[in-house]
Amino acid sequence: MSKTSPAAPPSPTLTIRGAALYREIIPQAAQRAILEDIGEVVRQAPLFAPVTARGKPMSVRMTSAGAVGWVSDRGGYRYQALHPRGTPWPAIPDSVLGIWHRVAGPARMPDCCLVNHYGAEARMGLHQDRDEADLTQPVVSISLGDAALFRIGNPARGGKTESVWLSSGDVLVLGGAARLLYHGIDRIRPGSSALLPQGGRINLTLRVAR
Ligand code: MD6
Ligand code: FE
Repeated sequence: MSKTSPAAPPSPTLTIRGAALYREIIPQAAQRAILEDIGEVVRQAPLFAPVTARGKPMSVRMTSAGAVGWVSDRGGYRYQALHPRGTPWPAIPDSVLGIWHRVAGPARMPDCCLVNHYGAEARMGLHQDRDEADLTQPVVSISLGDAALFRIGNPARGGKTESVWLSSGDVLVLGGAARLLYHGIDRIRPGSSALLPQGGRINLTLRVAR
């Protein structure tokens, strides 16, 4: 193996519908370092409350890092180079890129890190991540803070689903045949982690968007 090829990913703790879950692969100190770096991202690119294309407010607050960020408003949802306030997104922190390199396998570099903040009442409806140009590239999801009930289903709406709790420091990879499965967050378990001083949950998803 040449020096530049990425290390083979470690074995996942479990796979669910082909999605690879690495439980608590991020040690506490590294979680705190990532959280600090995301704090700086949020200072430069404040969390905003997106609305769906139909005008329905989403319960999570969002921002992004990277060359492009994901936005949703009355004009629809899309990746774009500017925060809704008109400023470029901050760079993806190295602490976060390090997780990508550990688990993404022979993938390209991510150009978007979507930051989702969940308060106690927030959830995320079942959706596919399919706005990316190259769907052969995985999406890597990092959970920080309170635990969340993650549901995963099928390549089309409907049918049976399976659920798993995601805890702080867990990393989930949706790649290969699992890349286009519907998934969402049913609920948060408030008070289950002390990582975020105010409580709540942060989910980071790294993508190759363009
Ligand atoms: C969340 N996650 O964990 C929502 N998307 O808050 C996602 O929507 C997601 O976990 C793509 C790949 C992995 C994910
Ligand atoms: Fe998603």
